[in-house]
Amino acid sequence: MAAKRALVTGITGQDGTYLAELLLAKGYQVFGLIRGQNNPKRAMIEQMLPGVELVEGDLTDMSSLLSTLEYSRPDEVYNLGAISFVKLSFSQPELTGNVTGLGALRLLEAVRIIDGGKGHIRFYQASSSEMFGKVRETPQDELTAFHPRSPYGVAKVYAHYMTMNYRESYGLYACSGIAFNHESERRGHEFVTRKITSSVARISLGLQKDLTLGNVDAARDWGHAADFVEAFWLMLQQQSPDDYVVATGETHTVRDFLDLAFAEIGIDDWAPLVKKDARFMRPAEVDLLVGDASKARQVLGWTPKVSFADLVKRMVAADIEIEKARKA
Ligand code: NAP
Ligand code: G4F
Repeated sequence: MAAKRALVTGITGQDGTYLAELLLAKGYQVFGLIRGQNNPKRAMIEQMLPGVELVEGDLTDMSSLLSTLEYSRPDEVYNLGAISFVKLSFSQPELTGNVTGLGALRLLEAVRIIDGGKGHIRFYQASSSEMFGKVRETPQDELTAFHPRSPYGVAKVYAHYMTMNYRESYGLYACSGIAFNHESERRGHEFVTRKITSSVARISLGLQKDLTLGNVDAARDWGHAADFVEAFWLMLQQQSPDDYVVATGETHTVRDFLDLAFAEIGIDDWAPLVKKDARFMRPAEVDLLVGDASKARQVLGWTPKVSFADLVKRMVAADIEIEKARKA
């Protein structure tokens, strides 16, 4: 039997790399959409994922999506590409709407056109727990009402409903994974977890004095990205398409994360080392997220493996190695 073919947008991002590894291990032929002229992450991806074929395109450019689909002829399309940093979405709301919201619509439309009603191409949309925003109930599940609190959250709600609409209107096998926060040793440095673990590593090696943060009382449901991408793949292997919450079911504050991260380097009282700066606060905050992933557990048989404590431990250990190598 011919190998299955998958197209992944957002291949240079955290989830793109873990998903590509998973798909390659399962024998897929993997294509990754890469944007921009001379993308600085191309070399990193070519080295990390030599089995992935990179195809140039952009979620804001419909013709590039059509030609990428024509070229890669995928069985499965995973739309992970987005402006994904919530803080940035406040300063660049139009760009966020275009990439994160309309980008999903363009890709759905391109899939509909190329698929030509055959119902062959399966589609995954990276929806987000940010859509719950000012939460209406706790924990949040697939039926919890949305109340997004950022241009990013609003764009994700649009993309989420478009995915549902293409499923209902055109019979597309299209699923959304409503993923809660997932982190890893590959997380971007702009996100709070990686900002903390790389700073903790640098403080332990005497390379940095302190760390500046915004709201440390926010609570998130944090899991490991390698666990989460397995759920994304499972959604496209079912008899019929549906939407699923992907979460650990535990919530912790940024303070809890700081406790565990600093404990890894033998510091119990981190207060003197953490400064507060309004620059890192948001015009509207999401105070608490915690997901109920019962449906994913029951239907997909999915459960996360990495605990919150292990996640923090792994991220700090990896950053200490990176900083030591840099220092040397
Ligand atoms: P990430 O590391 O920020 O990666 C985002 C990816 O999107 C990058 O590969 C980026 O490419 C690409 N991208 C940006 N603008 C693009 C454009 N105009 N055209 C094509 N690609 C573009 O995000 P992540 O953490 O892997 O998350 C993957 C997806 O899941 C995102 O859609 C995110 O919103 C969603 N999500 C993430 C989480 C989480 O906790 N990680 C939770 C819920 C949902 P460049 O390298 O070229 O910038
Ligand atoms: O790490 P964050 O920037 O992630 P956030 O906003 O929860 O968004 C992430 O998870 C979403 C899923 O719920 C994804 F859809 C999204 O793409 C992204 O991956 O911030 C987490 C919390 C926030 O409450 C923020 O206000 O940490 C707080 N925080 C406090 N100080 C900070 C900082 N966040 C950042 N990035 N930097 C700070 O200095």
